[in-house]
Order: sequence, then C-alpha cells, then structure tokens
Amino acid sequence: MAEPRGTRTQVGIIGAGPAGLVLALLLRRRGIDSIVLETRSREYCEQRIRAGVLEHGTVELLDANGVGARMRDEGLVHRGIYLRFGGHSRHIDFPELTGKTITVYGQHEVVKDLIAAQLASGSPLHFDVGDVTIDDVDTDRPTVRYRDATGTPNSISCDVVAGCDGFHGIARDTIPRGVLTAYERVYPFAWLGILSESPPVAHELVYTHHARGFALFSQRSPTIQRMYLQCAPDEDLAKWPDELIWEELHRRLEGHDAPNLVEGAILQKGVTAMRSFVVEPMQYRRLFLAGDAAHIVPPTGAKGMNLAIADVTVLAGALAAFYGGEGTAALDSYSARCLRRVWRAQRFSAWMTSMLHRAPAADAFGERLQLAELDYVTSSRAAAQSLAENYVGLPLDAHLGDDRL
Ligand code: RFL
Ligand code: PHB
Repeated sequence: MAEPRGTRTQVGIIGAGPAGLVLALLLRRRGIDSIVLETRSREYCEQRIRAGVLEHGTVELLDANGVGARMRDEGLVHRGIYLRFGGHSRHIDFPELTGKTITVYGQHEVVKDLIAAQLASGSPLHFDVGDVTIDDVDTDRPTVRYRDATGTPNSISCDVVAGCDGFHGIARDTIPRGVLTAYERVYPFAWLGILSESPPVAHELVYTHHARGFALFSQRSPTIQRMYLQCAPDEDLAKWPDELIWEELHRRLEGHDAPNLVEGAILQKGVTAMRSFVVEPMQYRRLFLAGDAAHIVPPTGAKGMNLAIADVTVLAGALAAFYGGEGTAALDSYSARCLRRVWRAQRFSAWMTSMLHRAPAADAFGERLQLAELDYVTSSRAAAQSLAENYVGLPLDAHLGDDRL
C-alpha cells in the first residue's frame, strides 16, 4: 500500500543494508516506529555478494532478536583461521584462546533474513525509492523526502534520522561543511573476488601471505566457496579468464602442506577496493550515521558488517533511553561510544592488511618483517590471543569498559 504523501515516524532510516535493517529490527522490538527507505530493489539487496564472517556477538544478537534460525541451520561455525606463509599453514584456535567461535554466513543471507522479518512484521520498508534528501537537519524535526517506486513524491517528518546508506550514500554529505573530520587511507592494491561452485579448500578460512601477493580462501557453503586474490586497484577483469584465476590461486597456495584446491565453475567475479575511512563525529544534531556511511575498513579483518551492526546496537539503545524519558544523554554519547570500537577495528584491519599483503614498493626487509610478524603471531600465545580476540569480535560493550587491564 502506498504511503500517504506526508507521513510521520519516530526514526527515518536511510538504507536497507545490515545497519539499516538491524536498526529497524531492534527498534521494532523496543516499540519504536521507523520507516526504512532503500534505493535498490529487494532482489538486488538480497543478491549483493559482500562480507561473510559474523563475529560471535553478531551471531548472538541476531539470534536474540529472532532472526537467527536459518543462520544457525546453514551458517558454518568455525573454530579458527589458518595463516599461511613460507609454504606452511598455522592455525589460530579461537575457542582455546577466547572461548568463542565465528560463523561464516553470507551478508546477503543475513540481509534476506532481516528483510523477511521486517516485511512479516508489517513495518514499512520501501525499495526502489529515488531522489532521497534529508531536509531541516538544523532542527529537531528533520524531514526525509523521496520518490517512491511509482515516482510519487513523499515526505516523512522524523524525530531522528539514521543515515545507514553506505559509503556512497547521501546522509554523510547532508551534514554541513566543516562539521566532520575525515580520516582516510587508500591502499595501493585491491581484491579480485570470486564465487565458485567447488568444495572448501580447508575446513576453515586460509589467509595466505605469498611473494606474488595475498590470497584468501573463504567459504559460503559446503558447495560454494568465496576466494580472493590481491590485485591492482584498477585491475581489468577482462585480463582474468577463469583459468588464470585458478592458476594464480594454486600458485599462492603452493608449499609443503598445500591445501587441496579443487576447481569448479566461477559464478561471479569482481574487484573490491581497499580503504580505511572514518568520519568524526558520527552525529549532527538529529542525524546519526551508522555503518559504512561513517567508516570503511579494508576487508582483511572481516569487520565491515560487524561494525555496522555494532553501531546500530548502540544507537537503538540510545533511542530506547530517549523515548523512555531519559533525555538525550545516550544519544549525545553515541558517536564517542561507537568511535572507540571503530578505531579498534580500524587498527586491527590495517594491521592484518599490512601483515598479509605485498606492498608494491616493498623491499626485502619489509617482507622479512611481515614473515617475522606472522611467525610471532602464530607462535606466541599472547600475540595469537590478541589476534583471536579481535577476530571473534570485542564485546559489544567494549566501548563502555574502563581503561584498566
Ligand atoms: P551497505 O550494506 O552498503 O548498505 C547501505 C544501503 O543503503 C542503500 N542506499 C540508499 N538508500 C536510500 N537512499 C539513498 N540515497 C541510498 N544510498 C545508498 C544502498 O543501496 C544499500 O542497500 O552498508 P551497511 O549497512 O553500513 O553495511 C556495511 C557492510 O555492507 C560493509 O561494511 C561490508 O560488506 C564491507 N565489505 C566487505 N566486508 C567484509 O568483511 N568482507 C568482504 O568481502 C566485503 N566485501 C564490502 C565488500 C563492501 C563493498 N562495498 C560497500 C562497495 C564488497 C563491496 C563491493
Ligand atoms: C568473505 O567470506 O567474503 C570474507 C571472509 C573473511 C574476510 C573477508 C571476506 O576477511
């Protein structure tokens, strides 16, 4: 049913990625109204291949909020990862080091489950919208304007707007110039990713350091695998016929205990740029940025989707306090609370990236340092534990912890 032209809601949510959809879910469960707007179609959102690793806390959150059933059935619980370098694989055992596991379950599957839950609840979620703007951001009643799927103009008067519209969205740019400070690092390499119909290379993910460049062997199901090769940021996919991709994947796995890479049909290929990016603060008056709209991590730490979900968990709690009559204190501290976790994830992601990739300008000394780092992190319990606690995810309330050990 079409929305009336002028509507009101408590929280206007721009974007139906993990951030926007989880926020709508958490608000719904607290009795807070929202309307979600998405420029893409439902099919597009449900098929967009992106991240694949769910932190321990993300799994618990989805479960606790009634959207974990298929993830529990179909997700692959992993007890660690392999770091492969110098022709050998070394295992990092997460339960032994942290008591926790991770779950490999595609982001598009999470998105499917969240969309199904949203639509089943009857809460508004509009796909295929256009010309989205956020007006009156200088007031306590911002208005979101958009055209619906039929081209009809609509407006939504909101108490609060959540900009969950990803890195290329409009919410961040709606904030007046001079308010935000951006911190950015663009890497001189990218990932060529494939989805293939083939068996897993190993029972858990293999992160590979190789003189020819990084490779990652990830999974989606017992029959569908996700693999990545370090490539140039402007890599031309036309130069990568399937045979060449398999040949390169084999080469980067070579060595003593080389896992068994079985080739299969390549269902999809793409190039993912590598960027570290943060804006501070993540709030301007009643407009709150969450997920990729506020920060991007290079994918080496598998943190992007998890961070987006952590942001909106904080935001939902702050909105519950606001509507519960506790004033704006929790909303006012949203940005600072999120940024503490965001910068920890940035640190971890940049560290994993620099340890595992071949820098185009690298010298032999730099490569030796990488190998020493990999050797240290896989042989010192303290170092391995640090990697493991970051990989499985810092507790959702880490930003609340005090600074003492
Ligand atoms: P999303 O998932 O980008 O969702 C934002 C949603 O907003 C919509 N949108 C708008 N809607 C309304 N009005 C507008 N004006 C709008 N503009 C945009 C978009 O269509 C979209 O549906 O952001 P969110 O929710 O913050 O979630 C973040 C995660 O998606 C992201 O961090 C990760 O997927 C990052 N990422 C990866 N992470 C990994 O850990 N491993 C990966 O392999 C991996 N691959 C990727 C990725 C991100 C990519 N992007 C953003 C380019 C591959 C790609 C291509
Ligand atoms: C993925 O499965 O897409 C994936 C896994 C781990 C990463 C990045 C991507 O670090």
